Amino acid sequence: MRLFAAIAPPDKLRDRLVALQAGLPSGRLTAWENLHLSLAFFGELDGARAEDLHAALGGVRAPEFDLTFDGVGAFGGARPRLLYAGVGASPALFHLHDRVAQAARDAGVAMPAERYAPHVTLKRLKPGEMPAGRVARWLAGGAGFFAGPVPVRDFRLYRSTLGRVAPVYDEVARYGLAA
Ligand code: 3AM
Repeated sequence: MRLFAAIAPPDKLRDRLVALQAGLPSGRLTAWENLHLSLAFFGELDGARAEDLHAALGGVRAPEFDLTFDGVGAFGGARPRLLYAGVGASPALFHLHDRVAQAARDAGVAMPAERYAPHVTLKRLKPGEMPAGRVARWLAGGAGFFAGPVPVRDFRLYRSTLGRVAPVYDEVARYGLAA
Protein backbone atom coordinates (compact mmCIF):
# COMPACT_ATOMS: atom_id res chain seq x y z
CA MET A 1 0.00 0.00 0.00
CA ARG A 2 1.03 3.58 -0.71
CA LEU A 3 1.34 5.47 2.57
CA PHE A 4 2.02 9.04 3.66
CA ALA A 5 1.77 11.05 6.88
CA ALA A 6 0.00 14.38 6.96
CA ILE A 7 -1.71 17.01 9.06
CA ALA A 8 -5.45 17.28 8.38
CA PRO A 9 -6.79 20.84 8.03
CA PRO A 10 -9.92 21.64 10.07
CA ASP A 11 -13.14 21.84 8.03
CA LYS A 12 -13.36 25.65 8.07
CA LEU A 13 -9.82 25.92 6.73
CA ARG A 14 -10.67 23.38 3.99
CA ASP A 15 -13.53 25.68 2.96
CA ARG A 16 -11.15 28.61 2.67
CA LEU A 17 -8.56 26.53 0.77
CA VAL A 18 -11.24 25.44 -1.70
CA ALA A 19 -12.17 29.11 -2.15
CA LEU A 20 -8.56 29.73 -3.24
CA GLN A 21 -9.16 27.31 -6.14
CA ALA A 22 -11.74 29.65 -7.68
CA GLY A 23 -10.77 30.61 -11.20
CA LEU A 24 -8.35 27.70 -11.69
CA PRO A 25 -8.92 25.21 -14.53
CA SER A 26 -10.98 22.33 -13.20
CA GLY A 27 -8.62 19.39 -13.86
CA ARG A 28 -6.69 17.86 -10.95
CA LEU A 29 -7.88 20.28 -8.30
CA THR A 30 -7.40 18.74 -4.85
CA ALA A 31 -10.87 17.83 -3.57
CA TRP A 32 -12.03 19.26 -0.22
CA GLU A 33 -11.66 15.90 1.55
CA ASN A 34 -8.18 15.33 0.09
CA LEU A 35 -6.62 18.62 1.23
CA HIS A 36 -3.69 17.90 3.56
CA LEU A 37 -0.30 19.13 4.71
CA SER A 38 2.14 16.29 3.96
CA LEU A 39 4.76 15.47 6.57
CA ALA A 40 6.37 12.56 4.72
CA PHE A 41 5.69 10.27 1.77
CA PHE A 42 6.64 6.65 2.48
CA GLY A 43 5.88 5.07 -0.91
CA GLU A 44 4.60 1.56 -1.54
CA LEU A 45 5.03 -0.70 1.54
CA ASP A 46 4.06 -4.32 2.14
CA GLY A 47 1.89 -5.22 5.14
CA ALA A 48 4.75 -6.13 7.49
CA ARG A 49 6.69 -2.95 6.75
CA ALA A 50 3.51 -0.91 7.15
CA GLU A 51 2.97 -2.48 10.60
CA ASP A 52 6.54 -1.58 11.58
CA LEU A 53 5.99 1.97 10.34
CA HIS A 54 2.73 2.27 12.30
CA ALA A 55 4.50 1.09 15.48
CA ALA A 56 7.36 3.55 14.94
CA LEU A 57 4.99 6.46 14.29
CA GLY A 58 3.15 5.55 17.49
CA GLY A 59 6.44 6.13 19.30
CA VAL A 60 6.94 9.66 17.96
CA ARG A 61 7.10 12.14 20.82
CA ALA A 62 6.60 15.74 19.70
CA PRO A 63 4.74 18.68 21.19
CA GLU A 64 1.45 20.14 19.98
CA PHE A 65 1.73 23.43 18.14
CA ASP A 66 -0.21 26.01 16.16
CA LEU A 67 0.23 26.71 12.47
CA THR A 68 -0.57 29.62 10.21
CA PHE A 69 -1.34 29.33 6.53
CA ASP A 70 0.08 32.15 4.54
CA GLY A 71 -0.10 33.09 0.86
CA VAL A 72 0.11 30.81 -2.16
CA GLY A 73 2.91 29.57 -4.38
CA ALA A 74 3.90 27.43 -7.34
CA PHE A 75 6.50 24.69 -7.70
CA GLY A 76 8.24 24.23 -11.01
CA GLY A 77 9.64 27.68 -11.82
CA ALA A 78 8.90 28.88 -15.35
CA ARG A 79 6.86 25.70 -16.00
CA PRO A 80 4.69 25.50 -12.89
CA ARG A 81 3.48 21.99 -12.14
CA LEU A 82 1.82 22.44 -8.75
CA LEU A 83 -0.04 25.29 -7.07
CA TYR A 84 -0.20 25.36 -3.30
CA ALA A 85 -1.22 27.26 -0.19
CA GLY A 86 1.78 28.23 1.91
CA VAL A 87 2.53 27.53 5.55
CA GLY A 88 3.91 30.10 7.99
CA ALA A 89 7.41 29.50 9.37
CA SER A 90 7.15 26.86 12.10
CA PRO A 91 10.13 25.25 13.83
CA ALA A 92 7.66 22.86 15.55
CA LEU A 93 6.42 21.62 12.16
CA PHE A 94 9.98 20.92 10.99
CA HIS A 95 10.67 19.19 14.29
CA LEU A 96 7.63 16.94 13.78
CA HIS A 97 8.70 16.24 10.19
CA ASP A 98 12.19 15.23 11.42
CA ARG A 99 10.71 12.92 14.08
CA VAL A 100 8.37 11.29 11.55
CA ALA A 101 11.15 10.82 8.97
CA GLN A 102 13.44 9.32 11.62
CA ALA A 103 10.69 6.95 12.81
CA ALA A 104 10.22 5.81 9.22
CA ARG A 105 13.96 5.17 8.80
CA ASP A 106 13.97 3.24 12.08
CA ALA A 107 11.18 1.09 10.59
CA GLY A 108 13.31 0.42 7.51
CA VAL A 109 11.49 2.82 5.19
CA ALA A 110 13.84 4.69 2.84
CA MET A 111 13.27 8.43 3.12
CA PRO A 112 14.47 10.96 0.55
CA ALA A 113 17.10 13.40 1.82
CA GLU A 114 15.51 16.38 0.09
CA ARG A 115 14.56 19.39 2.17
CA TYR A 116 11.04 19.44 3.58
CA ALA A 117 8.93 22.07 1.83
CA PRO A 118 5.61 22.38 3.69
CA HIS A 119 2.66 23.13 1.39
CA VAL A 120 -0.97 22.25 0.82
CA THR A 121 -1.44 21.17 -2.79
CA LEU A 122 -4.39 22.96 -4.38
CA LYS A 123 -3.86 21.90 -7.99
CA ARG A 124 -1.50 19.89 -10.14
CA LEU A 125 -0.87 21.38 -13.56
CA LYS A 126 -0.41 19.63 -16.86
CA PRO A 127 2.32 21.17 -19.03
CA GLY A 128 0.93 24.31 -20.65
CA GLU A 129 -2.42 24.03 -18.88
CA MET A 130 -2.21 27.59 -17.56
CA PRO A 131 -0.39 30.37 -19.42
CA ALA A 132 2.27 32.12 -17.30
CA GLY A 133 0.18 35.30 -17.08
CA ARG A 134 -2.77 33.40 -15.66
CA VAL A 135 -0.55 31.69 -13.07
CA ALA A 136 0.90 35.09 -12.12
CA ARG A 137 -2.59 36.56 -11.70
CA TRP A 138 -3.64 33.63 -9.50
CA LEU A 139 -0.50 34.01 -7.38
CA ALA A 140 -1.15 37.75 -6.99
CA GLY A 141 -4.79 37.11 -6.07
CA GLY A 142 -3.84 34.62 -3.34
CA ALA A 143 -0.91 36.60 -1.92
CA GLY A 144 -3.00 38.01 0.93
CA PHE A 145 -4.36 34.65 2.03
CA PHE A 146 -3.94 34.08 5.74
CA ALA A 147 -5.45 31.62 8.20
CA GLY A 148 -4.65 30.77 11.76
CA PRO A 149 -3.56 30.09 14.32
CA VAL A 150 -4.67 26.53 13.50
CA PRO A 151 -4.11 24.06 16.36
CA VAL A 152 -2.23 20.87 15.42
CA ARG A 153 -2.99 18.19 18.00
CA ASP A 154 -2.27 15.04 15.98
CA PHE A 155 -0.89 13.78 12.71
CA ARG A 156 -2.27 10.98 10.59
CA LEU A 157 -1.24 8.07 8.42
CA TYR A 158 -3.07 7.82 5.09
CA ARG A 159 -3.30 5.17 2.43
CA SER A 160 -3.32 6.64 -1.07
CA THR A 161 -5.07 4.73 -3.83
CA LEU A 162 -4.40 6.22 -7.22
CA GLY A 163 -7.53 6.56 -9.31
CA ARG A 164 -8.01 7.46 -12.93
CA VAL A 165 -9.53 10.81 -12.03
CA ALA A 166 -8.31 11.51 -8.47
CA PRO A 167 -6.54 9.63 -5.69
CA VAL A 168 -8.52 8.37 -2.71
CA TYR A 169 -6.94 8.98 0.69
CA ASP A 170 -8.07 6.76 3.57
CA GLU A 171 -7.03 7.55 7.12
CA VAL A 172 -5.27 4.50 8.57
CA ALA A 173 -4.19 5.81 11.98
CA ARG A 174 -3.98 8.93 14.13
CA TYR A 175 -1.09 9.81 16.46
CA GLY A 176 -1.55 12.37 19.23
CA LEU A 177 0.99 15.06 20.01
CA ALA A 178 2.02 15.95 23.55
CA ALA A 179 0.07 18.72 25.31
O1 3AM B 1 -0.01 16.86 -2.18
P1 3AM B 1 1.37 16.74 -1.62
O2 3AM B 1 2.40 17.25 -2.56
O3 3AM B 1 1.50 17.28 -0.25
O4 3AM B 1 2.84 14.76 -3.77
C1 3AM B 1 2.18 13.70 -3.13
C2 3AM B 1 1.20 14.12 -2.08
O5 3AM B 1 1.69 15.22 -1.37
C3 3AM B 1 3.20 12.96 -2.33
O6 3AM B 1 2.49 12.33 -1.28
C4 3AM B 1 1.26 12.97 -1.08
C5 3AM B 1 0.14 11.98 -1.24
O7 3AM B 1 0.21 11.38 -2.48
N1 3AM B 1 3.89 12.01 -3.17
C6 3AM B 1 3.32 11.13 -4.02
N2 3AM B 1 4.28 10.42 -4.64
C7 3AM B 1 5.46 10.87 -4.16
C8 3AM B 1 6.81 10.53 -4.40
N3 3AM B 1 7.16 9.57 -5.26
C9 3AM B 1 5.21 11.89 -3.23
N4 3AM B 1 6.18 12.53 -2.58
C10 3AM B 1 7.44 12.17 -2.86
N5 3AM B 1 7.76 11.20 -3.73
